[in-house]
Amino acid sequence: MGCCQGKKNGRGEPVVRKIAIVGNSGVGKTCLIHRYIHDEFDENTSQEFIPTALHMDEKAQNIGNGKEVILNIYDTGGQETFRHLRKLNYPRSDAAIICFSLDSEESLKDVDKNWVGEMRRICPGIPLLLAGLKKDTREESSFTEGFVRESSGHKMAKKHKMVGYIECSSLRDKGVEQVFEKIAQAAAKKKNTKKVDASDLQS
Ligand SMILES: Nc1nc2c(ncn2[C@@H]2O[C@H](COP(=O)(O)OP(=O)(O)O)[C@@H](O)[C@H]2O)c(=O)[nH]1
Ligand SMILES: [Mg+2]
Repeated sequence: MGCCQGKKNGRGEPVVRKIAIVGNSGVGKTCLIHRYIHDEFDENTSQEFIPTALHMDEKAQNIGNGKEVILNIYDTGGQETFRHLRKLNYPRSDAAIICFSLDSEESLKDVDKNWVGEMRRICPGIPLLLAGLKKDTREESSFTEGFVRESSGHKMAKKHKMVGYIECSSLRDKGVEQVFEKIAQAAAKKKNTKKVDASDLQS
């Protein structure tokens, strides 16, 4: 994909932001990125990348007023269970999308228990967006039990002072663009990301 066609900043450089995508394994992160980048639903995401390979996709995102941000999007590459690798890969992120699946209350609990705390420790001060994935599962079910309600997502985002909460479905291509537009806007505003060395992250 072509890089750096976006609107330049005041010094004539394109605005580039590193975005981390985190959340429990299986919530749909790789499919979300694939839908956004390639505009299709990937059936074969279970063939995870090898844990040491850091996978990055890049796309220019319009953020309104004729402005663009080049997003460098980092997938976890199957590292959800490898804490030490995440600590090496995430420190220079400018913003993060914390994902859970709307058909898993457990995955929302883990946002509260694990993911927000980890991202705040590794990347202090960066904007965090909460994304509820697989919206189709709730919309297309005749039951309501076992699914996360929209109000619970909003409550969680508010509790942790995240920049917002957006629900989407990579399968049905609903809401995906909005997730990345929102994170691009938040990341573009954030100028001075505090850089943390991996050596500071021994805990
Ligand atoms: N129904 C539905 N299934 C999805 C959606 N996104 C991902 N999945 C499925 O969820 C599983 C895990 O997806 P994946 O993107 O690999 O999750 P990751 O481990 O968080 O990267 C796969 O079987 C996908 O086909 C979605 O929007 N709707
Ligand atoms: Mg994945």
